[in-house]
Amino acid sequence: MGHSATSSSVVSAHSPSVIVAVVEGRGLARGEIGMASIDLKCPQIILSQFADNTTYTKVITKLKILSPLEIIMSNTACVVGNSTKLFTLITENFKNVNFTTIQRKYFNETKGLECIEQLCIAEFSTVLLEVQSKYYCLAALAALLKYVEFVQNSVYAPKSLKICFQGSEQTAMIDSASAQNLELLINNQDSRSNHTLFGVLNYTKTPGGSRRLRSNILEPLVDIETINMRLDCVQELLQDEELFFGLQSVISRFLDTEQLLSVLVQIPKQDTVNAAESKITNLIYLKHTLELVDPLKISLKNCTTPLLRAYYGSLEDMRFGIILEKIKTVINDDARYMKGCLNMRTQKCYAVRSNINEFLDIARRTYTEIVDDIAGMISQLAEKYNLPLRTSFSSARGFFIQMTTDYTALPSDQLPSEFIKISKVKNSYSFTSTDLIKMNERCQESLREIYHMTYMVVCKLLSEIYEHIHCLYKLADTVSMLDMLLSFAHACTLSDYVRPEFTDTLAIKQGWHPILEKISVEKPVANNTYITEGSNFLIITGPNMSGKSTYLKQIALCQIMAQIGSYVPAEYSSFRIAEQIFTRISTDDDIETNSSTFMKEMKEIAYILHNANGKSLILIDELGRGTNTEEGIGICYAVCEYLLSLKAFTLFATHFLELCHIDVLYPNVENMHFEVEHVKNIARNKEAIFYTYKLSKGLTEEKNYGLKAAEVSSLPPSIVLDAKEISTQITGQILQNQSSTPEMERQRAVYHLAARLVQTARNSQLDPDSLRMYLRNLKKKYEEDLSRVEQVSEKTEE
Ligand SMILES: *[C@@H]1O[C@H](CO)[C@@H](O)[C@H](O)[C@H]1NC(C)=O
Ligand SMILES: *[C@@H]1O[C@H](CO)[C@@H](O)[C@H](O)[C@H]1NC(C)=O
Ligand SMILES: *[C@@H]1O[C@H](CO)[C@@H](O)[C@H](O)[C@H]1NC(C)=O
Ligand SMILES: *[C@@H]1O[C@H](CO)[C@@H](O)[C@H](O)[C@H]1NC(C)=O
Ligand SMILES: *[C@@H]1O[C@H](CO)[C@@H](O)[C@H](O)[C@H]1NC(C)=O
Ligand SMILES: *[C@@H]1O[C@H](CO)[C@@H](O)[C@H](O)[C@H]1NC(C)=O
Ligand SMILES: *[C@@H]1O[C@H](CO)[C@@H](O)[C@H](O)[C@H]1NC(C)=O
Ligand SMILES: *[C@@H]1O[C@H](CO)[C@@H](O)[C@H](O)[C@H]1NC(C)=O
Ligand SMILES: *[C@@H]1O[C@H](CO)[C@@H](O)[C@H](O)[C@H]1NC(C)=O
Ligand SMILES: *[C@@H]1O[C@H](CO)[C@@H](O)[C@H](O)[C@H]1NC(C)=O
Ligand SMILES: CC(=O)N[C@H]1CO[C@H](CO)[C@@H](O)[C@@H]1O
Repeated sequence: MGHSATSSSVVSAHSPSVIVAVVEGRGLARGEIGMASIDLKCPQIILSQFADNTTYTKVITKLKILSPLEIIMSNTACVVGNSTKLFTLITENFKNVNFTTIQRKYFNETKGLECIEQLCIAEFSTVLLEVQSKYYCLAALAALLKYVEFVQNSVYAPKSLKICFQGSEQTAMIDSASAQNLELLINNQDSRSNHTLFGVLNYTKTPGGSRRLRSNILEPLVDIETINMRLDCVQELLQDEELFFGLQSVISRFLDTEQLLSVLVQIPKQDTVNAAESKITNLIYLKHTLELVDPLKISLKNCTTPLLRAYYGSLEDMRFGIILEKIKTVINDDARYMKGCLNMRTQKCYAVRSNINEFLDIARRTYTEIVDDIAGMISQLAEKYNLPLRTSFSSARGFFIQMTTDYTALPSDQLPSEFIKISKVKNSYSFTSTDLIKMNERCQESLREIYHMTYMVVCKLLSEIYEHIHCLYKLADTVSMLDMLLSFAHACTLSDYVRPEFTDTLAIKQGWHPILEKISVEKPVANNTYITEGSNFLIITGPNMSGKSTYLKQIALCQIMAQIGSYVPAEYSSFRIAEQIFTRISTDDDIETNSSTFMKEMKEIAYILHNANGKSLILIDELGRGTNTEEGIGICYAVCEYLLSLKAFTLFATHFLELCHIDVLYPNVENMHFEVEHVKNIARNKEAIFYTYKLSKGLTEEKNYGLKAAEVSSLPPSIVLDAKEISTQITGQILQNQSSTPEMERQRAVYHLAARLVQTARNSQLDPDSLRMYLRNLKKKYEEDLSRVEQVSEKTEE
């Protein structure tokens, strides 16, 4: 079975900037995967190494989450006509990603280890211990750095990179098909729409915060303590308006700190004018960023929750002050980040203080004179021709002349012949003159001189501050995290979300669908969910359109929101941490049944069966639509039986009513249905169906709807054979024995009592009195269940 990717990969809402190198072990180590990735916008290298089997789902999932710009593999993986399976799968799954092969010799693990020793910042050097014997990720790292140096034409400064190793266990796994089904990042109808989970939660103000939110949504946390620390912050932000608004206004002034860091730690191989210019710009950005540290500290001063205090503490790092002081010795106090290219050009030109370099001061005077001359010349021309001429500037053309047509009806061929390169945009003419072109050239020349001299000063400065620059990693982390937490709080103020709790029960009271809320005019119908270890398998029935899919998606979205530290759209909510979230959700066109739909279904379900465990949340909607009724029931039954053997929380929505009777055999099954009301339309003497979107316990009374859904079609016999057998056997039996025996009912009651007791004992936060009360109720409920069973059994015996 291949991977469950349904169509396009999860495309990032941001332009991709990650380069990944992937290498697979050979011979006995086949299946051992090494990966190294770097985000060009954030100088952090992530290494990972793990065992994957022939389906390579882990690699593909990891790659989809990274959403790379480019993938690098060894040339030995793709010999024409004899490529490795991994290579074939990657190229199939990432059709739009640039693919590069480089020689196997560059995948050199010794070199990889050397790279870490050379480039990794001391604070993160424990990574060496972690990866010492992980040859494949080291090999991938060596190849990656070689390639990046080649395309960027620059090398990384020594001890400047953050390198870390990431196992695959610390976050919950959401496969890419599920991410797509749930519309986590991309809306399935309109890829540009922000009606996605990301869109609902994104009120971030910085690119770093936005990136962080995205990666959190795809890989939620699994550690309850960490999640609760985030929730504490969100709660404080919600309770303290001054903190919220103060922090938000500071955070929104930050530029892309990670990207800044990324360019600061690269040393260009050649000194070009462009390289010089961008270094100067970056130094101004650095000054701007460092100047925000104090305001950020002030706004966090009164906060109380541990995580916010920790971030406050991280800002007390002396190095911020040290760097800023050093910068201020050579850079003008008022050199700052400004919008507009001419403004920024002026800032760059005058960034370095005067009296530091005599020749620089002379060059600047020359530059100023030329700029003045240009302005003078243009006003003379305006006088001479009596035209409303203006001096304009663009980075492409330099200085040029602009004139609006509002004041003059002159057609362009009647402009004075002195004016050349005339163009018209909307209601204004742009042109230049031979003299102006010459002056522009002189201007550029003096600017080049200025930039060059400034660059020399800046390089000297940078070499002095390099050793301290790593504090910016911490700052970037602080800013992006605060931005994301603010964003959660912001989303919460707009909709009435509630803080989730973490227990061993999934309980949502009056929860609603966060995305639907944004789309529909009325608030979506809220509903409850309750899954425990004792009844961990919910079968949900109801006709199509009654809201089954929406309900399932709502649960998954709430679970994800809770696990990233956000509040949740409900009145009350409690979650069991899910280590994986799987969905198999049919789309509307699945109703047109044919074998390709069926194959897709089977692939997705096989993926779930292979990878699910007791800590999974599994949502399955309308399985077996792609085939006829008997086969569909058979498949569903087989899948249910397997999933029932796990402790996973499963919600299984189906139109096969036959499946509901599985609860007779398994006490941990709970049946729910969406209510439908029939409304007599007297005028037409017809019945109309009215959907209430209400979920109720028990079976639906609607009998015949669903069966039309599946039509016979040609099917791969091998897959169907098993299912068919089960289908005839089980459905026959089940349908015969629709009513369960009293003995079963009794067992069921005992089972439920036991399950509740275990749960209470393990998870009780009640005080003794409440606990006593709770247990008394439990006992009463059990006695009721039992006496009901007794009555039934007496009746049968009569
Ligand atoms: C893949 O590996 C997992 C264990 O890591 C195993 O349970 C599963 O059966 C394997 N799948 C295949 C198709 O080999
Ligand atoms: C294809 O690759 C495998 C291993 O990578 C090798 O053993 C085999 O000889 C190759 N076959 C051809 C025709 O090159
Ligand atoms: C990726 O490939 C496209 C076309 O194949 C090319 O235009 C683009 O520049 C490439 N990007 C990189 C980063 O190489
Ligand atoms: C790997 O790199 C090390 C050190 O850079 C070098 O000595 C060795 O020859 C390289 N190995 C290969 C196979 O290129
Ligand atoms: C989503 O897009 C709409 C318009 O397309 C805009 O009005 C709205 O503010 C956006 N929402 C968010 C959270 O960005
Ligand atoms: C996130 O929302 C902010 C506005 O709050 C917007 O500027 C930014 O573009 C959004 N990010 C993405 C990736 O849509
Ligand atoms: C912090 O608390 C002090 C005293 O309660 C108050 O004066 C100050 O305005 C607060 N600062 C912020 C940023 O909330
Ligand atoms: C099967 O249905 C899908 C849509 O559900 C369609 O794209 C595909 O072309 C159909 N295939 C055949 C063989 O009819
Ligand atoms: C489900 O709804 C579609 C239209 O939304 C309808 O064509 C189809 O017949 C319905 N199927 C069942 C089984 O009700
Ligand atoms: C169905 O009932 C028959 C007796 O009527 C019994 O032998 C059989 O075990 C029952 N099957 C199930 C699945 O309960
Ligand atoms: C089972 C359940 O909680 N059903 C609820 C679904 O939502 C409607 C409307 O809010 C409620 O009336 C139902 O009780």
